Amino acid sequence: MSHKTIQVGVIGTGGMGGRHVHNLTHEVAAAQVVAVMDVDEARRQTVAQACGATYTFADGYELINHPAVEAVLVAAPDRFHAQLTHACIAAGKPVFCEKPLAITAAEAYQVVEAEVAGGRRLVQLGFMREYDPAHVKVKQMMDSGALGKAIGFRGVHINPPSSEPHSLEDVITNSVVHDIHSARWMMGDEIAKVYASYVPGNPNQPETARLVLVQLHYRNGGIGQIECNADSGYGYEVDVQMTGETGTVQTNSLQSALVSRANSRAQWVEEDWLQRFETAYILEAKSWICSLQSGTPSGPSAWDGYVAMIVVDACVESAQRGQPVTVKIPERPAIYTG
Ligand code: ISE
Repeated sequence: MSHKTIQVGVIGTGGMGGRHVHNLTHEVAAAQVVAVMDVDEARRQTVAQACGATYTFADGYELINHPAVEAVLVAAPDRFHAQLTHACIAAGKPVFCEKPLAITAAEAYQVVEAEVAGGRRLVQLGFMREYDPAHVKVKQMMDSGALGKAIGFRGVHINPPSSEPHSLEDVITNSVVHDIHSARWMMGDEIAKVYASYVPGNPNQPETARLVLVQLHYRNGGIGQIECNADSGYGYEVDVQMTGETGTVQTNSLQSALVSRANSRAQWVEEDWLQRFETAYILEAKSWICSLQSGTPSGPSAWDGYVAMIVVDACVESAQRGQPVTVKIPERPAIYTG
């Protein structure tokens, strides 16, 4: 692809999709949103008007196959991600798909299979923590070797207050999937075994989850832990801590000013991921468009999305059975190496 403006079509213009449209329009000079799809007609018209998109669709597949659309961003509900991404691969168009890639590992594998059959990477996955400056600093510190070999990962993921209990599957597939990706990315190693426990969102509904704890065992002997609160009651926070042989490094999610008054000290906490990861989403969009211009795929891949789903499935099984579960990850196909 040449160094010209990339014409993007966005599928799903709700909270996350709307933010992507905004970022592509106002923060990424080399991108132009030319088409939007949403089942909500009023919303797609409002968003199209705000970003200057010429084409609007009620059907994602029509957007994918429209000749004016060079690249697609999928921010539809999770259950549509795999099929829409698959359709982009079939059309030979680069696609940025929000996480999760699919809602099961088997479904994610079909996307990987299609991409591998085409012989080149077309998919980037929305694991935006890879673009969060605080996470990047932790990763750089570990990669520098200054703290010795990485032996431990700890991730804490606190979600905003929620009016309804979430299902265990949903919390792991939609939320914990980010921490699973961080756990692989930060440690540079694959997860070999998980042991997940949880507190139900409602004591009478064991299929719901409020607090999920996952113990991780890595192939090369490292260990880790993920704590995900599905309904914190107070705000949104994400932090990671890495343990090396000679030191530790961690993010400090709260960057706001410390206010001291009336015998107390307080700090403002972000409301949600759109606030906490504001910069990460912009850098992620810039990097995606830049990779399309240069023709060099970068960022989290469909393979990362697939492996994360293998671990997600293992976590769900472990939490349901109350037993550790072994994770089996196949060999990485050549298009995802290097
Ligand atoms: C949401 O969909 C996201 O992707 C957020 O980053 C995550 O923190 C949240 O738990 C998910 O529901």
